[in-house]
Amino acid sequence: MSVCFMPFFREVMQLSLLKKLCGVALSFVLTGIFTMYVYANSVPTQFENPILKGFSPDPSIVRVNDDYYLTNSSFVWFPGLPIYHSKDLVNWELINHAVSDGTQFNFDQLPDFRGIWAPTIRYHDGLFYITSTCSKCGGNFYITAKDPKGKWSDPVWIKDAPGIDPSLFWNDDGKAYYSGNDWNFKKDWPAQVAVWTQQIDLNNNKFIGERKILTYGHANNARYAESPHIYKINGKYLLMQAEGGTDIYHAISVHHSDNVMGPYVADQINPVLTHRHLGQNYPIKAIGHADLVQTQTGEWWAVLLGMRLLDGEVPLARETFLAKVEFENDTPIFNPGQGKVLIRQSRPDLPWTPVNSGDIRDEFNTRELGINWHFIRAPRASGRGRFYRIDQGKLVLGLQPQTLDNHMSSALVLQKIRDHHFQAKTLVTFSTDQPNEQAGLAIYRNSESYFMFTKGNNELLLTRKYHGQKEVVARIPYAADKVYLKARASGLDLQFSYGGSEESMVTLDTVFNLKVISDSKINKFNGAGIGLYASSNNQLSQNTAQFDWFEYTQIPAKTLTD
Ligand code: 6LW
Repeated sequence: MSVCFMPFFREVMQLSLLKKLCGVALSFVLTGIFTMYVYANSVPTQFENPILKGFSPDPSIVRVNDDYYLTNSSFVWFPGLPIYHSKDLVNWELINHAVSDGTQFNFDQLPDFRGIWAPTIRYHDGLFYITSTCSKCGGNFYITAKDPKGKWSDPVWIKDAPGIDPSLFWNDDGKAYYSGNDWNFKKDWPAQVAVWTQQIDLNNNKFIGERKILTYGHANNARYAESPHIYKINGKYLLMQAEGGTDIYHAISVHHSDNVMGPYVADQINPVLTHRHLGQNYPIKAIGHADLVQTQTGEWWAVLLGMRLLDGEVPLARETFLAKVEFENDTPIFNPGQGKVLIRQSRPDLPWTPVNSGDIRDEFNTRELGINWHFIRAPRASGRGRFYRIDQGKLVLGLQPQTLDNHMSSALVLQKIRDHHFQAKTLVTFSTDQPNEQAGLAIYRNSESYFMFTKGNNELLLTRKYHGQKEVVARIPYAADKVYLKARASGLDLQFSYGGSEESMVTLDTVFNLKVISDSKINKFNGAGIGLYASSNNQLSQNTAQFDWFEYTQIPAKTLTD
């Protein structure tokens, strides 16, 4: 190329290089704008309650930097005291259980509503504390852990601490205070319960100084004062507690003091939150048992328990809800302008951090059972090692003599039922010629209320126990060892199906009612699960049942036949 063209050619080259560079820069800018647009449109601005669906009562929460940890009462479920983690107060991941060692507590012989009652989780000086009550299994205790995902300590049983619902508060001077309730005194009105506090030396497990009764509730007929929490906010002490009992009359009241030991004065607007004035049919009832948390952005939120009504029933028991709190002077105002828990509201000003908490399909191809699986009472085998194992991609349950009717560990392993419309199914291989042996699917609230759909000796059995009335409601001849079993709930309507293949499943005509597991005077405190079961019904057996997989899915709120 002649020299005279060189400057022109170089200029053209530089120009095209410049154009390329501009093109690349522009594509980066457009990609960035697109990404921001997608993010802005994919990140929700609102959240839906409950934030923890299904069996999740008596929530307590703590923030450490920008991590949030939440725990619930767990009764005789094992492992117990679930530890959930979140970065945004809406998406929660089950990361551990504080009761994970069968030697920490003994729930044997306890009815299902006993065991681990309301906990409080706190963090102080590098240590996580959970204090709670083991009802009819030792009383009030605390356990600790440096890492909430790690092993929690054995319980330190707190001496001379009557009542339930213990809570811990550390004052600015580092002194720790224990709060709880107490009903052992002569009552001036029915269900009068005292809330008290006292300094505690946790290292030496002893109370220090005076024990002070802080309140009996906000009114001179307040019932069941419980779940007290003390906070220091803007230099003043706030005592928040539940009243009214954990059902339709549940409420939250607050008292104020300039001194941690009181005197505490009831707030003029008590109860600061309740749904009891909304009537029996309001879709969320029993709102109460709250714990406050301030975010790193300065917002205040409360986790609390509530019940979702479904055609007048509460099949999912008490769940964990979230509500915004704003302080007007010293008074916490819950959802200002609304004064009630909302099914949907603007979410906290925190980075949206979704976690995998969706449908469950467990192929049992892990070494140990997944974190979402729970036993009723710590698994104790009859006469030999563990009654369960994962073997070549199957969950193998060794038949135990114990049944769902006993208050003992049985070969039952459950996932929480989290939805009003759900389906669960499994594939089980079980061979027996013994009339006392069975294995299959179970929907379980407690020893008095459950369904089980099991393979037996050449037959399938559908058994329902409702408030203690046990009945075989279907008996189907079935000879093959392998059977697919399914339960499908659409609201309270519950149907069962079975078959030799997923494509050829037969649905039983009878539509059963999930009120069997719904909250009631017999079905109280804990919650319902669905899972896998095997029993030799009060006789020893060497037999086992093999489960290939288990699947739980939320289904659209349509009719059962869809
Ligand atoms: C919990 C207490 C309560 O410790 O029930 O009815 C207990 N109120 O707050 C179990 O949820």
